[in-house]
Amino acid sequence: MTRPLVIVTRKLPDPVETRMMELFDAQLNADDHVMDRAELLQAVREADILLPTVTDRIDQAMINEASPRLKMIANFGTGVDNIDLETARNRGIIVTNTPGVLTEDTADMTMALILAVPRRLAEGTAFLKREGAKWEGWSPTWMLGHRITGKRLGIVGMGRIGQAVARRARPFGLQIHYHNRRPVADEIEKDLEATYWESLDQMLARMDIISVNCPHTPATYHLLSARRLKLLKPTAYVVNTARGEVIDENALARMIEAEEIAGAGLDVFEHEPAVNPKFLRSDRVVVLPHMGSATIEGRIDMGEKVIINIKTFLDGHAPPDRVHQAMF
Ligand code: 8YV
Repeated sequence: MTRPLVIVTRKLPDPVETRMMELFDAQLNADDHVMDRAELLQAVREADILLPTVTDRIDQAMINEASPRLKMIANFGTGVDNIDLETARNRGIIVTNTPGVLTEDTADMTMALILAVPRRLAEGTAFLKREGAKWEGWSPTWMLGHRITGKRLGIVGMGRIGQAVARRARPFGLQIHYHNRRPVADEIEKDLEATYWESLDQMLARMDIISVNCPHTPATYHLLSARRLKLLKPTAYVVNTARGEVIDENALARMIEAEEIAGAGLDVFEHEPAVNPKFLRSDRVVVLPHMGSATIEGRIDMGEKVIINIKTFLDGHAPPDRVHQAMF
């Protein structure tokens, strides 16, 4: 039997690529360039299985160009907002993702941003590293930030990552509040001493810190709209390790510039890899280039999950992480 052609759009960690080459006819991307549309189109016309990442837009027009050979899109990543799921389903193409294995890493990064913004970590580091900076020594009134203990953390999206953030935030003395489509199970709520807010608007108006941990879907696009951002206290700040599209980024940037909000910790942006210059200019914003799951362990685990999904599918079984449960 000929081995299935698996086209991998980006360079993956070596152990993952080695295993893929053992199992499949894997077409790898050795120099890790971002594939342009023409290259992606060629991939969907040739591959049995496409293995994309967040940087590849697999939209309706692209899926409609796929050859009938394309049976599976095995996404390297949990968020599947880069893929037109509806069109894939209509064409009978299975889509899988990699949930679970990047929960702890992403929650760690979220916690790091929660701590970094009020304690002015970016500003302090920038000060010492600035060419010709002269530190005159310690001062009781210099570089003062704000205390974290006792503050209210409002988590938008209480799935795996939201809960992992809450578990980390409790020992720092943060009070946990959350908004979700539905409340989480009673035992989880009790364990986290978490307060559910059915109304996102009401929660936003009362929080000190907002952490965005929901996926980007048509329903969550600009969930934090200009109107909702205005509900925040001027002393509040926003952390986002989910997707830039969940926040109206222009509105947030304007509020940062006008000092209508205390700051932001952003790992993701609405138009990646572009970063709004207002964020770069502000010393009250900590910015990271989409690094939430960027640990070698995490990326190998993600690769392992992708391999299990593909292998299970090729063996004629339902892949564990299929996005449309009903499809198999
Ligand atoms: C990944 C992510 O790095 O899994 C996700 O949804 O946002 C990131 O952690 C990226 O998506 C890889 O495709």
